[in-house]
Amino acid sequence: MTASRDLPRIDLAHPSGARAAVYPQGAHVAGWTDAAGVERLFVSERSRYEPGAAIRGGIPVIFPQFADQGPLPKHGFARTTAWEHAGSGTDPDGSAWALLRLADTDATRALWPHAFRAELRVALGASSLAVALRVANTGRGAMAFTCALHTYLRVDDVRRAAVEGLRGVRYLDKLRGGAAFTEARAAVEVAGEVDRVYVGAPDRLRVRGAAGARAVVLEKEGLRDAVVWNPWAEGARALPDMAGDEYLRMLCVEPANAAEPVHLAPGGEWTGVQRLRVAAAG
Ligand code: TA6
Repeated sequence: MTASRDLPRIDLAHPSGARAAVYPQGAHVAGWTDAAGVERLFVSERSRYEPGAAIRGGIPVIFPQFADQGPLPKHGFARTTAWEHAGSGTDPDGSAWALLRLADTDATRALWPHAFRAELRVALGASSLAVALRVANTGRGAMAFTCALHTYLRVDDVRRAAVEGLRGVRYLDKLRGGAAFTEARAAVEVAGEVDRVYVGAPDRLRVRGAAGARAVVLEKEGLRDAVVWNPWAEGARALPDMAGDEYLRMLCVEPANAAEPVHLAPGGEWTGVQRLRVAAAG
């Protein structure tokens, strides 16, 4: 494990040349370079890498509360808490993996009164990155949580990018008070601020215009929704950890259980998986 600025970091390397960086704080993937040497995730040059602060970019793990949908700090505590590095290795298919764990503590129970165990497994292939979040209810009472893998994809220019696969899907538009609409477009282009929860989104989406003029295919399991977010110029100005026109180089497409919580009985377990794959030109 090496350190970047003030935080320890786990570096994953694949024989193809692909690389990924995972911070135990937040179990946060904050770098994914494919075998061609193209960085696939956006991370702000102004991001803080400090204990207790969320990294601006990469894949923040949102748990146990999505956004401000409850009494916890925004997006919950998982992204700002140090997880344990429980192991690293190589899968039979050659993927390099790392496993991180988080369990309840006095500090988490003060915010959220539940006993739990969470695991995040990251697996890096030549042109793919898989992230699996597993949560177990280790307590005696029922628990409910919302969550997301808040993925910041790096795009060449968000005005020329689009998310494909959402036509006909109902969405809650946070910019219009959470009102529900139905997506009419086959390709959701971004020409201004966007903050939507696509409810029950298909498990396969394609993001056109990703970095290096490629497309990225996103496949998900166990995560019903897909959040699409870009703060645009004004929203980005309000974020101290985002520089000038950086909003043009990012598009968040976030597999989530945001509209409805996951319910776990004592002893119950839930798993949500996101697989990102670099596709042909597009
Ligand atoms: O997932 C979209 C969202 O909830 C937006 O509303 C926006 O606030 C974004 O997350 C980033 O939140 P953050 O707390 O990281 O600034």
